[in-house]
Amino acid sequence: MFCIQCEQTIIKSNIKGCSYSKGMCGKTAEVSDLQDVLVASLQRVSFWATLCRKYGIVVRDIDRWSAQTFFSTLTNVNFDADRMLEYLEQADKNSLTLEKLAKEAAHNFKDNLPSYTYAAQLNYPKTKEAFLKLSTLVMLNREQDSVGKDVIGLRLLVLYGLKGTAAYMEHAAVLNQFNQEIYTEYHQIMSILGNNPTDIDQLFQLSMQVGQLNYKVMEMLDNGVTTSFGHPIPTQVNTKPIAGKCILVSGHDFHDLRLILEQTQGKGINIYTHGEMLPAHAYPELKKYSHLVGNYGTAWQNQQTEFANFPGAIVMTSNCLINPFTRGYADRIFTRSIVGWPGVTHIKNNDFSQVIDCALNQSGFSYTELEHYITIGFARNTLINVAPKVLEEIKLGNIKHFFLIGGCDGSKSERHYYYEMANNVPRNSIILTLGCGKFRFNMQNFGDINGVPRLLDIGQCNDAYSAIQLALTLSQALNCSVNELPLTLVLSWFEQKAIVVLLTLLSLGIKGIYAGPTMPEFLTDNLLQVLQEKFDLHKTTRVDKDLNQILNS
Ligand code: SF4
Ligand code: SF3
Repeated sequence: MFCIQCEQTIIKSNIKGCSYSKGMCGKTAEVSDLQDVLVASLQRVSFWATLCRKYGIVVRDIDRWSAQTFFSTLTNVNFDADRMLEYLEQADKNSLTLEKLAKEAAHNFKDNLPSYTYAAQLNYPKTKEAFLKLSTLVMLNREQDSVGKDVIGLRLLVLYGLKGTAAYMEHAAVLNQFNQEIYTEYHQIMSILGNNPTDIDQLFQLSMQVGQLNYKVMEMLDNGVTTSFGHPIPTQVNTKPIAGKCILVSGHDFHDLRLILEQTQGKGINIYTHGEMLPAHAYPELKKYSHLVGNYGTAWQNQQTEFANFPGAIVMTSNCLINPFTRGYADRIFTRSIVGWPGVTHIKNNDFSQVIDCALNQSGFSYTELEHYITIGFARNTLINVAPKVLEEIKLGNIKHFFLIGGCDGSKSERHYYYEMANNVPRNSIILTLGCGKFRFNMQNFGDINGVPRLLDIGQCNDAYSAIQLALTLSQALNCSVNELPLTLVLSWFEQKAIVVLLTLLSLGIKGIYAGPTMPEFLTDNLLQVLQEKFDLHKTTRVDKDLNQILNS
């Protein structure tokens, strides 16, 4: 096993990456090895999909399946070896389908076939044992001694970034958003990665290409979410329980939440959001359900305590899932889509009756706690509508600086930095936030500046697009570049969605970003130096030191 894709990867003396019998997240060596083979087999699918496209052949179901399946290998998504074997079987079928179509087309055009990539020419077996054997040929660091750590680090930057993009493509696909050009580019990059590229310049260009591709994906996702659920509007959300039966919905997928809301109507069950599902309360097409009563709990890393204390059913629609067996709620948690844990019930179709029955059989909350409200809903439309007021306050000198403090949360104590940062920025600054990292400070009241709330919650990590749109609007109004705005991005990363959001920001030319709490371990010192020189990327240090540098540079 070798996995180094997330922030909590294991570092032991000189060995970087989870490489023993289990990763820090709970992923077994067996699942990790199967996922490595799955990634290679997806690169094989992409090789044939790319060739098919040369002849105008697009198989949309396989496109959707490809990105969706890649999403299953993201951190904290799928821990189930049997599901990996199902995906591997399907990958083989899909490859053979595309191979047949591509070969027929090439034959008709009297074209020679291109050379096969490394991933396309491997012999994919059928049994688990044989897949595990094959994994040594596709392990991500296997060539480290021959090609060097910088090449491996850049390959991983591209691969993990593309994994984040695939996750957002799937979030968009759930909402019927599909753009053929995006899938074409996805397959091209995946296919190149399947040939083990070694050229540093090409890999660096690819990482920027992934960032730009992701910008288009986030725009598509934004379109899907806003056409399905309307534009978020500032909304007060109760964060305390109400007496009654209950279902908790976590992850990023609003489509599942809507299905649950529809199917529980009139059944006397209160629905709560958890983690990244919090922004749902601000969308007109979701907030209209009166039994969507509030938010329960905080970010993903606290779920074992929060889920254990939640007296109802729980649905995990996407990342981040942690072992549900250690605290005794595995029989009342359900997974959806690409999420999986062995022994946990997986809802395959859109029928949530098992979840509803489970909720009705649980005690529910026996008490109603005194309400505590937080305000959310400052996505693109609202932000752009308040921009004139914000601009007026900037011109009057009442707003001096914007801090975007957001991204992922995690369990390391260094993440207290983000709480401290939010609490130490000057009073004349506005804090924008997004992602699950906001739970470090979003229950606090930061007051307002002449009616403009000092804390503006943009939404999920998926909504980084909204933050970029606000920055572009302000820069146009103030007639300056985004880099000249009094805006500092202080990002926290944990998994691959955050990697690709960072790549998107860099590919848009945004400089001076602070990122932490640590830098990705797969980036070597050389690569970090390049990113620092090219993009003025800073690693977070101490809040007083960083603030001093931000405000006085
Ligand atoms: Fe380790 Fe993170 Fe990979 Fe899990 S996802 S095995 S914690 S690097
Ligand atoms: Fe969080 Fe997993 Fe990244 Fe969507 S839910 S931001 S970590």
